[in-house]
Amino acid sequence: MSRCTNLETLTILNPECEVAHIDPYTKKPATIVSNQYSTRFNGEVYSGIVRGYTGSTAEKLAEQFGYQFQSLGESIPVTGDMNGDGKMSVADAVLLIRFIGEDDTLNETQINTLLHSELDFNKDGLISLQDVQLLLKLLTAQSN
Ligand SMILES: [Ca+2]
Ligand SMILES: [Ca+2]
Repeated sequence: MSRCTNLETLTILNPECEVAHIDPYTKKPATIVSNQYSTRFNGEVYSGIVRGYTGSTAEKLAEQFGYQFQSLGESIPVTGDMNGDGKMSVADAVLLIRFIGEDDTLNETQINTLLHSELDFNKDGLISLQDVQLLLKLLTAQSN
């Protein structure tokens, strides 16, 4: 995101979102987001608001760069947690596959937990294998 002049708020939902602060080539703080060019700093700056969960990297980022921070609250929902153990793992992908495949060996607790999870990952209104693919993709990204 660079020089988006209408960008006023930046919401980072992933509490553990990694933000590269240092440009590996110039060894200077990399501009990850900006909405204007500052002649004073001879670079791009962001003057908007950063929104995120309390204690998240978004908050640290805002603090470090002096951005205005707006908290979304204390609770940090775990994306892709289908079995309610508080973390995203392959077990969640398996559970989602079983749910999509209408596996009738799933017990009531499992189904209830699933229904309270964010099953529609890609927000297309359907719970499908595309959501499983996205979950697996997130898992791969997480383990790297
Ligand atoms: Ca889980
Ligand atoms: Ca979907």
